[in-house]
Formats: sequence, structure tokens, C-alpha cells
Amino acid sequence: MKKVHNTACPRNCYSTCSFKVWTDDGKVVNIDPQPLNKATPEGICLKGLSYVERVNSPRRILHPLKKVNGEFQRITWDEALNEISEKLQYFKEKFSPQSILFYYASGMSGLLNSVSTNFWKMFGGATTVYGNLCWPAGLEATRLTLGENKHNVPWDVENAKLILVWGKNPAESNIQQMIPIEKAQHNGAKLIFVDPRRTLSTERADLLIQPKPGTDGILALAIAKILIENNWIDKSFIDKYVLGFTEFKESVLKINIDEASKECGVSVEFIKELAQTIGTTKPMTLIPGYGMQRYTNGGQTTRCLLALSVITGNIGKPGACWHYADLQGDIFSEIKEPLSYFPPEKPDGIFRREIATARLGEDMLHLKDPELKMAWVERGNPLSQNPDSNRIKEAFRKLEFRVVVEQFMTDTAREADIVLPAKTMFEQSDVISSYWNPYVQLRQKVIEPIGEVKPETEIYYLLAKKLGFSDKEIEQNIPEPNDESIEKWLTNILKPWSEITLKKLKDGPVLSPVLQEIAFSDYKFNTPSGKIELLSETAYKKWGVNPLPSYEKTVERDQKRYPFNLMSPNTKNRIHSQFGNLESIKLIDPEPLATINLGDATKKDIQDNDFIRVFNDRGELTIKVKIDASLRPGNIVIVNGYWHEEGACPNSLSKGRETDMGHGTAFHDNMVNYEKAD
Ligand SMILES: Nc1nc2c(c(=O)[nH]1)N[C@H]1C(S)=C(S)[C@@H](COP(=O)(O)OP(=O)(O)OC[C@H]3O[C@@H](n4cnc5c(=O)[nH]c(N)nc54)[C@H](O)[C@@H]3O)O[C@H]1N2
Ligand SMILES: Nc1nc2c(c(=O)[nH]1)N[C@H]1C(S)=C(S)[C@@H](COP(=O)(O)OP(=O)(O)OC[C@H]3O[C@@H](n4cnc5c(=O)[nH]c(N)nc54)[C@H](O)[C@@H]3O)O[C@H]1N2
Ligand SMILES: [Mo]
Repeated sequence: MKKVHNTACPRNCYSTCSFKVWTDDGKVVNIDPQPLNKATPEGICLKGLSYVERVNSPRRILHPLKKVNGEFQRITWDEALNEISEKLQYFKEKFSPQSILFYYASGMSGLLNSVSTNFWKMFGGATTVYGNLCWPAGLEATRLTLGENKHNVPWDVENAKLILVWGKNPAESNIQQMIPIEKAQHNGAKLIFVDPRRTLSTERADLLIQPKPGTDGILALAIAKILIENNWIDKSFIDKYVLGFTEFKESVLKINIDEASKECGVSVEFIKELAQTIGTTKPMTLIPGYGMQRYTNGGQTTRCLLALSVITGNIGKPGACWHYADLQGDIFSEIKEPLSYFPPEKPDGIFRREIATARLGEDMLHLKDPELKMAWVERGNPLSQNPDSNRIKEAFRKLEFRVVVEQFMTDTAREADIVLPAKTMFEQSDVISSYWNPYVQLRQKVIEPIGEVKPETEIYYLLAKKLGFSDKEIEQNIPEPNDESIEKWLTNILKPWSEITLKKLKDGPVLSPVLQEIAFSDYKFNTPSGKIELLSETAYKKWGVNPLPSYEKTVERDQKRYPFNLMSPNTKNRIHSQFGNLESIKLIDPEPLATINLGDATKKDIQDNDFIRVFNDRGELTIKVKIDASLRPGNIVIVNGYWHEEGACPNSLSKGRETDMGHGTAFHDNMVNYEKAD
């Protein structure tokens, strides 16, 4: 019998769409939009639709697998868990629990992820990573300046008269955002993009500015100078709410616009036009993406951009907003991701946190006392998605034992000794939030796990039993493996929020109880001074950067041997390394492609559809070429998410480097060369 259920997409994606899922006889058969979510009314993207294939895919891993003589063979759960628990005991006793790496990333959001952490704590600890692959440089820059990360509700964008999208490609990475953007345009708003690439999003722009990668800081400061010189600033807003304007002004007035223009590769005319538009069109919503913060100067760059919103008073009003990340729906973050941003200098004694996510391979190889012997990976695909993947492969191969919990045979799973089959979003309920839409949502269990799949909570429960933990310890840390216990567990976490119950969530998305529709409309800023801090002592003390927003050159640049900047942004039909393996997605996106500039291609006698070898000291790959006259010369683009198995993972070329603040990852600080392949 056909049944329809409310659910929400748990992928690491701005949109976090609500949608409806149809089941028939215990099988997922169809996906429909869910208009109750005001941010995602037209849902869902092609990837969302492909869930029907994904959950039922013949390529899914449905049983525990063990590598024997290089080949994976099916084993029983009992065999798998016996072997794993023996290894865990052995490494713990012989080398200490910290000889085991517990690595997870952003593959599945949900409150139950905290159960994994509970298990490792109960086990006696482990080594884990600090930092994040995604957005922390921008998060930290925003936190230092405004005190917290929140923005106006997504649908408020339609109130803007100027929308400035900087280093974001919403038509691919946040398609639902194009709805209010188009409404605003319909009401006469101007739309400007700043991106070295021309993208699906920029097709709709009134103006596209294409700076050299990693130079947005100087572009923004040059604009700030022109705004100040022409008095296109909001003096009364600055007087009331801003700390450090005098110092900021003094520093930007020293900028030479001609030199700035040369540095960022944007003409003086364009800089002036952009400044005038920003200075004279209100309200402005500035939508910074995560693209321009994936550099070694990413945090400082973000502070420079944010200064434009601040000095023009475009904060705290309808249509006026710094639209970076909204954590207002993330009311559970303490419980959800207790480890991810834990700075390494604050160890809790249980988790050794000496590995930077950004330097996973390098740091794994160098760990001592104890060295790493085993790794457990879940919800992540580090061999594709973390930088410098050749080093990561080396580090994994040096271990004695590897367990990967996965849905598919990814690059990381391929390296495992034992692969355990992972659930999909349809096979266990959980509560999720978003970093863009302000709802709390229920990702509902709608089918029984297929094959022998078990959710992580159950895997840990069984392992804890095998390891001989007492019933009491287990009860405190891990829910019993049945639906009632899971619901009880979630109900308990929801308790402090009387507005949110599981029952309500089953009917559809619930707005965050702490939601401020227009962020900062109370002009309260949770910074040390209580003001917006253009001048931030904390920035200097914590990260050693200039206390003012400043332009710092990226680390990797101006190299004769490797003259091309490789950008590896996100792409429409994948979420990182996910979805690309599905037949329905392959129909549209059949093979890896590198985009290069027409002039650059002509110089090297490269034609469309030729293969090129892209290389630097860290690695190389061979990939088909798409020539694009609109890409800024000197750049090459390979979107991230291609598997090594496809031969085109851009992270074989990227270096493991942290951003200037927030322990982020400087993926795009990545110079390469290329030549026509034979
Ligand atoms: N379809 C899809 N959607 C996704 C994801 C996905 O993988 N696929 N991933 C989700 C996640 S986890 C994230 S973090 C977000 C990220 O999504 P976005 O915020 O859109 O970030 P990116 O795709 O990294 O980069 C955005 C743009 O920045 C540009 N860029 C690169 N370097 C520079 C620079 O130096 N200056 C400027 N001005 N621009 C630059 C790139 O060309 C790119 O077009 O998307 C989320 N949504
Ligand atoms: N070069 C380059 N690299 C990048 C980026 C870039 O811009 N350039 N962007 C970075 C960014 S923004 C991000 S967020 C990261 C993402 O990095 P990851 O989070 O490592 O990437 P995903 O490819 O989403 O891998 C998630 C894996 O989890 C699995 N999975 C899904 N659900 C479950 C589950 O319930 N349980 C288990 N055990 N597994 C599950 C999926 O099958 C998938 O293989 O990539 C980063 N990598
Ligand atoms: Mo991300």
C-alpha cells in the first residue's frame, strides 16, 4: 500500500529541503516537494529526486565485507564485530585508546551522531581531528565581527534592492535561494556577482566582477576606501554600533586604488562602479559564499567583505543583511557536533586532538606516543574530500587495521579491512537543523533497513556488548536498537524546547524557537565590546592576524613552474563525493571535466574534449577538457567530488593547509600546471 511521509534532506547543503517521500510495500518509490517549508517550497533538486535510485541502488553495500587477499568478501555481522572488538581491545591494551583514529565528516546530519562520540568516550577515548573542511574561516570572521552567526530569514532576500553575491554559486549550491533573488530582481533589485568564474548563477547578474582568486580582500578594501571618501557610509550607524571605524578608515585610506586594481585584476572603473552601487543602493544584502574563504587568507578576506556591510549600515534591517550562515536553527549544536570545532589547545583528556582535518594525511603520519594503528571512518570520505589525498592514502595504508562504515564502495571504503554497511536517511529517524533555513526538522524513518544494514547506533550498541561494557554504561550512552528507544532518546534531547516535539515534527518543519527573522534587529552584538568589531583584539590574540580587516597575499602564488590556480568548487549534481555514482546523475553528468580558459588553451594548442595532464609536486591526474572563454585566464576548474576511481579527484593536487582562522581548509590555494596528454 502506498504511503506518504514528511521528511527532510540531511545532506550537508544550505537548502536542507523539506520533502515528502512515498513508500509502497516497504520500498521508497517517489519523492515530492513539501510546500510547508517557506525556504524550500519548490523543493527538491535532482539529487533529492535521485534518492529513489540511491536507496535501492544495486551498488549499495548491504552486508559487512572483509578484505581477503585484496578482494572484499561477504561476512556475517557476528564475524565482523568479533574481529573489530578484538582489534579494539588489542590496540587499546597494547598502545592505548589514542592509537585508534575516530574520523567522521559531514555525510549525514542528525542528533544521533552524538551516540558515536559517546561510544568512543565510553571506550576510553580515541584520537580525532579538529577543524573542518567547509566554512570555519568565514564563521570565525563573522563571529569576531558580529558576535555570532545568524542572518535574516532566507525569504527576506526579496526585500533587498541590491544583492551582492560574493564567492557563492547558489544556482548550483543553494538552488532554493534563487527564488527570493528572482523575486527581488522582479521588484527592481540589482544583482551583482563576484566570482573568477562565470557560473549558472552569474547568468542572471547585472554585473559580474571576476577578481584573481584569493584577492577579494584588497578589492573589498579598495571599495571601502571609495565609500568612505565619497561619504557613502552610514555615519550614525557607525557611531552607535561600530568599534574601530577610525582605525579602519585610517588604514584603508592608505590604499592606492591603481595598485589594488592591479593586485586583484579588476579595472579601476569596475571597482568604482561597484563602490558607487554599494554606496547608493539600499538596502543591500551581501551573500558571501564559502568559495573565497577556502584560501590561507580566507578569514581576513571575509572580514574585509563584512566591513562593506558594516560601514554602509546594512545590518539588522529588512533586505539589509550579511548572509553568511544562519545557526539559529541549530539549537542543539552542543549535542550534535561536540568535537568538531574543539580547538586543539583544549584537550579533554579523552580525545587526543592533534590532527588538523586540513592536514589529515600529514598529521596522521607524524603522530607519536602512541602512533596510530587503526582507523574508524563513518559519514565521511576523506580519501576523496580532504586535501592532499595521496598523503592520506599513504597514512591509511600505514595503519594496521581500518574500518569504514559506508553506503557505497568509495575511495575510502576501498582502503578498509572491514566495511560495514551504512543506513540511508530513510532507515532511521533523526532530528536535523540547517545552516541556511531556520527550521528544525525530522528526518523520518520510512522503511526498514535494506539487506543487513544497521544504523551506527546499533553497530555501537552491539560492539559495546561485545566489549563487555555493563548494561548501565551502555544504557546511558547508547539507545537500544529499536524504534521506540530511538524516539525516546530524541524526545529526551528535545525536552528543553517545549515548542518542538516529535509529534509536531512528524507533521512538518518547525521554526526555530529562538528565531529572529531579521537578524541583529535588536542591535545586540555578542562581542567583547558589545559592538560590531571592525577592530578585533581577539582576532589578533587568537589567530595572530591583523586586528583590522586586512589583505594578506595567499601562500601559493606567482610560481613559474605551476602558473595556474586550481579552483575546485561544488557542483550542481553532486554533494561532494556523493550522488555521482548513480545512473540517473550520470545521464546528466557522465564524466569528469576540467574547465580552462580559451586563451590559455590556444597557447597550449589544446582543443575542447582533449585530455590534459594536470600536475604539481603533490600529484597529477588526467582529465577531459572543456574550454570556456568566460573563465578568468590563469585558472583551471575541476569541481570537487570526483572519485580517484574516476581518475580525477582534484584533491590529489591540493595541499593540506589550514586557513588563517577557524581551522578551516585552504583548498583553492593550489597552483598547478597542465599540458596536453598524449
Ligand atoms: N549541489 C551542491 N550543493 C551544495 C554542495 C555540493 O557539493 N553540491 N555542498 C554544500 C556545502 S558542504 C557547501 S560548503 C556549500 C558551498 O557552496 P558555495 O558557498 O557556493 O561555495 P563553493 O562552491 O565552494 O564556491 C562558490 C564560488 O566561489 C568561487 N570562488 C572560488 N575562489 C574564489 C575567490 O577567490 N574569490 C571569489 N570571489 N570567488 C571564488 C567559485 O568559482 C564558486 O563559483 O554548498 C552546499 N551545497
Ligand atoms: N578540493 C576540494 N575539496 C573539498 C571541497 C572543496 O571546495 N574543494 N569542499 C569541502 C567541503 S565544503 C566539504 S563539506 C567536504 C565534505 O566532505 P565529506 O563529508 O567527507 O564528503 P562526502 O563526499 O559528502 O562524504 C560523505 C560520505 O558519507 C556517506 N554517508 C552518507 N550517509 C551516511 C550515514 O548515515 N552513515 C555513514 N557511515 N556514512 C554515510 C556517503 O555515502 C559519503 O561517502 O568536502 C570538502 N572537500
Ligand atoms: Mo561544505
